[in-house]
Amino acid sequence: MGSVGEQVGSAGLIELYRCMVRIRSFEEHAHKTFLKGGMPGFLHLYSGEEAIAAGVMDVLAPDDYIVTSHRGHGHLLARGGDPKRMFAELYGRVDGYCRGKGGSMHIADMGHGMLGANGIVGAAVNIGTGAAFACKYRGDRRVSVAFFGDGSTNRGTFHEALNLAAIWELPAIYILENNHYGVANPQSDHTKLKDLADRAAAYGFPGVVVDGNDVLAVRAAAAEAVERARQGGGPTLIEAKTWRHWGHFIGDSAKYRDPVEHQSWLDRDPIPAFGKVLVAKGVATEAELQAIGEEVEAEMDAAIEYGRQSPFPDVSELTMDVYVGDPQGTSAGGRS
Ligand SMILES: Cc1ncc(C[n+]2csc(CCOP(=O)(O)OP(=O)(O)O)c2C)c(N)n1
Ligand SMILES: [Mg+2]
Repeated sequence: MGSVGEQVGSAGLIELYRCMVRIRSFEEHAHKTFLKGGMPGFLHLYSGEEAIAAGVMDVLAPDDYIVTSHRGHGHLLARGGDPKRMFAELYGRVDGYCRGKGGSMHIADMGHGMLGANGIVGAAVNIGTGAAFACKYRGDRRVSVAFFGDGSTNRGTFHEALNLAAIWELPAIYILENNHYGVANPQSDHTKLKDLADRAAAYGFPGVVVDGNDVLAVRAAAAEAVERARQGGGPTLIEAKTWRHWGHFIGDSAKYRDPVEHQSWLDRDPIPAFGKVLVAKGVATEAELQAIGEEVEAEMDAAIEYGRQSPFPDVSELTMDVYVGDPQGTSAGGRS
């Protein structure tokens, strides 16, 4: 575990813990509801990977950009997204981030510089690189962070984007969430590399391996990469090694995983591990951590109920936000 409190005060450490607990609770609420048949669509849960979103988001400035993947709930929550609007989106309701028409894999929140989740595997790499180009072109000292999985690094577009980011020295940070599987394919079936961070060497910028279940280690690696990018030092690839607690999507029983390996990762669950550190260092008591859990549970109970009670969009909205290009919003179905 990275050294406690080196750069983060007690309040900040507790917020990191709370952030992870909020993500876990959001995902478990979605999971339970989905399994009961109460939620439409397709959900990819982030449970087990919370330390990555929490650690990275903690070092970003409010006007930096993030782009995420099909497994993006945790990133938006850690970035300050509203769980009520997220649940409304998951339910396909009008109070959702996309007025119910995007669902889990298409939530965007421009107010938090969140340029979107994406069902196209690895698309965040390219969109994030484009945003990093915009930051550099405008000279506004913002950075752009892309989140994606291990499987995504086998797409040709990944290599094109990283090469451009290198050559143009863009303020891009690539967060590779290595949960060791792309759907049911283990890493050893989809690449010969042990450390996917090694891919950065091919483009001439740093590739860093970090324990993705250690929120402080992730935070420290991200802080260094963000600082380098802001100072004009170009991109970094951070490979955060982690594990998803559930299958690829809800309904995938993940029988393809070795149960012993699975258990060994569950034993390294990032939330209780960090809780133990906070207690051992006297930053929080067991009772205080439990109270955080209860507060968050109540928050997510209310948020999911808000989503459930939100109305469906009216049929007249069918083509709203589908077409762009008319700044007055007067063309059929358009809205600027
Ligand atoms: C371009 C593209 N190819 C294939 C798919 C189907 N698909 C959805 S998720 C996924 C695996 C992604 O694995 P990884 O990048 O490791 O992310 P993880 O789900 O493990 O977080 C695939 C192949 C897709 N959505 N888009
Ligand atoms: Mg993966």
